[in-house]
Amino acid sequence: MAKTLRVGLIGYRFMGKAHSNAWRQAPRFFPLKAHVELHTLCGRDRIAVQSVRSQLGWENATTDWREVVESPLIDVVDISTPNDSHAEIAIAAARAGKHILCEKPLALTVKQAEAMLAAAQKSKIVHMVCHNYRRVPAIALARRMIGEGALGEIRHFRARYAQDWLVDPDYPLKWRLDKSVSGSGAHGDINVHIIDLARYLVGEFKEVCGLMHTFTKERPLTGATGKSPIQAARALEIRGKVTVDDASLFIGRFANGALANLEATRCAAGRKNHLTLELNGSKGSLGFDLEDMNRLKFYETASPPDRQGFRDVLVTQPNGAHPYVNHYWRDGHLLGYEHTFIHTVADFVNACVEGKPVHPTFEDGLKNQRVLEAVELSVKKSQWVKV
Ligand code: SOE
Repeated sequence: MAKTLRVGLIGYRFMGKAHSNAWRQAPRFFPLKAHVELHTLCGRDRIAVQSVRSQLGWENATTDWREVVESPLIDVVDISTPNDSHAEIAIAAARAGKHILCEKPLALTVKQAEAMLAAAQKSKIVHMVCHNYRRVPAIALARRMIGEGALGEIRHFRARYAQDWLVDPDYPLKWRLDKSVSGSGAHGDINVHIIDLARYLVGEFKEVCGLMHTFTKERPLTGATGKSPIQAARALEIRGKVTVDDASLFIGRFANGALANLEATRCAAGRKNHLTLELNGSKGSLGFDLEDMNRLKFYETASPPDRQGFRDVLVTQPNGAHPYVNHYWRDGHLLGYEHTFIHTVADFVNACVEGKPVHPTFEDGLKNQRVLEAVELSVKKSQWVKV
């Protein structure tokens, strides 16, 4: 009799929606070692969470996350809440013996991340941080090619994660802009993604030197949407101080000698979810753009001189050549953002059944947090900081 994993998802907004879709779809496309039951959806707003419960596919809804974490009817806790609640929920879930999938960043601080890892290791549960971009087929292919030596010795890792939802000075002070809830701005929200990819593709950081900046120092406390023109005008006048970075950049050295150049901004007008990477090695280079996520650019020095150039690999070959894609369609049929969460959940479910680690684990989350904090310390001291 196949095992059943009964899931409790805490959080029902953007990530809750992406994770719900992944829990529903993973069994439909991947040979999972367990049946997945979307048991309970949890959110603070009773009316809101009840109203999305059936649409997102969950059997039950509640507003009390402790009820989910302590329930004997739950095997897995998926934490898709704002960053300030990750630690409390994860430590309670670990103590209750639940496997945990936690959204990034793992925590607000290294100290919290260390406590989360310790609780997870003590309970011998399976723990994973949802750095979903590792499971873009093109990124997983890049990892495999680098491991096979296709680039030779890596010399440069350059990444930029650029969005533009904060170009508007009237975007309100939502939780991602409140340091007490989010921990930082672009730094912990999207720089953490490219830090994780840097560690996944190149290796551990040795030292960093950073720069962080806030372009819009004050923003309205609430938004103008849904208000009359007069109410909107009044709302926009009541402004509060922005306590997080709009942009965070750093250079660094990896322990293996490669050089790093990372930039994260939420103020790059026209860049919607523009995560780009370029890796340069002694034998070749790789290029990736999340806004064209089914392609991987590859240059190899071994090509004959008359035909050297970046190859444009369409990462959709279902014959096993390319990671994950063989579970879907025929060659050339493209995947999207939501598939990266389906791949994450599929690997997580099988790891839970096998009782094996699945990366990125909470230890990866802690290592990412250590890089985040080293950059923040470097900014504070205006000097290089060892990770
Ligand atoms: C930021 O707006 C954000 O939602 C991140 O929090 C997610 O991790 C990223 O996948 C998309 O952009």
